[in-house]
Amino acid sequence: MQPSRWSQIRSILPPSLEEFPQVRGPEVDGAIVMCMKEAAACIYAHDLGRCGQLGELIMDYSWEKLNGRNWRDVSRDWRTAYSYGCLFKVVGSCEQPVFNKEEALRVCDMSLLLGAEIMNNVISRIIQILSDPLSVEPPEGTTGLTNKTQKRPREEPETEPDGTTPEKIPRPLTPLLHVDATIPTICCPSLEYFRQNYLIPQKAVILEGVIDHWPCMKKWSVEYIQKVAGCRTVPVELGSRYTDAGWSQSLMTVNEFINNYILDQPARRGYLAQHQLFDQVGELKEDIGIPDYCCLGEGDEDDITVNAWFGPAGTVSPLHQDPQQNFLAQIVGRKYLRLYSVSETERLYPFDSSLLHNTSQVDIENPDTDKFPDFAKADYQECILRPGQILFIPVKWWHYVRALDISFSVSFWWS
Ligand SMILES: O=C(O)CCC(=O)C(=O)O
Repeated sequence: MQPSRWSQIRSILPPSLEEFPQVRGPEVDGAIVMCMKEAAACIYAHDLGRCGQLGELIMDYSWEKLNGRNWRDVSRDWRTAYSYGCLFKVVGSCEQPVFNKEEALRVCDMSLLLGAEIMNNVISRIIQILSDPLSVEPPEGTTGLTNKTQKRPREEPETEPDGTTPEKIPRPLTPLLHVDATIPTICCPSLEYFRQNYLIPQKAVILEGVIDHWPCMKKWSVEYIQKVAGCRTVPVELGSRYTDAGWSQSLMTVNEFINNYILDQPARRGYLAQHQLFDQVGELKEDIGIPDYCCLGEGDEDDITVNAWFGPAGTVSPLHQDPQQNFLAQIVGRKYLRLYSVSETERLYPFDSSLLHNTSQVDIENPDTDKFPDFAKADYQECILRPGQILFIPVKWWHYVRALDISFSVSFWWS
């Protein structure tokens, strides 16, 4: 017989109250430390209801501390307290007559996103227990959707609640590539060949045949993402591009993101672009590898940042540069990319502000030639990146990206 949810979670907690970590940090108020002690005691007295109430109180109080100042000034003590609040809240919900799994997963995700790691990653282990064996079916109406049979975004614009018609996003055009400027493609080069011909001279290239064996190439589709991650809470970028005034970020579940921004295309754009997704959702991480060529770098595998980029057709990442080498692996859909080498920087008019100094002011597919007269003189290379291809973007090379289809890419930043 399957052990109960509570007994599974109980088995990964310390066996006795004495072994439960003493939570204290100089920054955390005494009253909250007392609440944490009481909540821990409730676990062992099997008063889970009270444990959950205290967890909620600790979460609410720490939330104010996390949001009351600049993120980089938030102390680790408060992030730790927030995670303990999440733990107590989830533990408290375990034996409720109607267990709300989505809510418990949301609380765990909030801990992963905003809190600090506690008790040897106990929150991730609870997520595993909650996710298995009750794997989540995609919500009704979205089943049967695969890579090849994606539901088409609706053709007729509907009306907003106020009666106005939302702006319709034009169907993205597939650009015609300039023959002289296309990025070369090579198949499975040896490490040494890649190093001599592309890494050392810092030249862009598309690699083929190197990720065909990754399970994501066969498995990933909108439906699959819903199945393994639908209930998970993630940060989503809202707005056409991050340089726009109205751009913002919001937390929502992957199902909400898919239903509202991928399957249904509102005038407002959403982009799931984040590095934590693979730490949050183990199933997705297991479906990808690390390109072998990363071993040519100086860092360890742990130093590689793996980012997920999941969004609808038409999603744009404005022209910008990053401080590391990049392998951008295309898993689902196609993307148009334009690259400029570092030597073209002056012609690309980076923003002056320190926050956006790595971003060009030019809307490169519709440049304002009066304002940016030298832009037209900048040399570039371009490509349409297809599923199964990896683009090598040398360090600090400027890159502009526009998705031509619903697209999922994974990038690897390495040094
Ligand atoms: O795919 C995208 O939209 C952006 C990718 C990117 O900027 C990167 O990998 O550094």
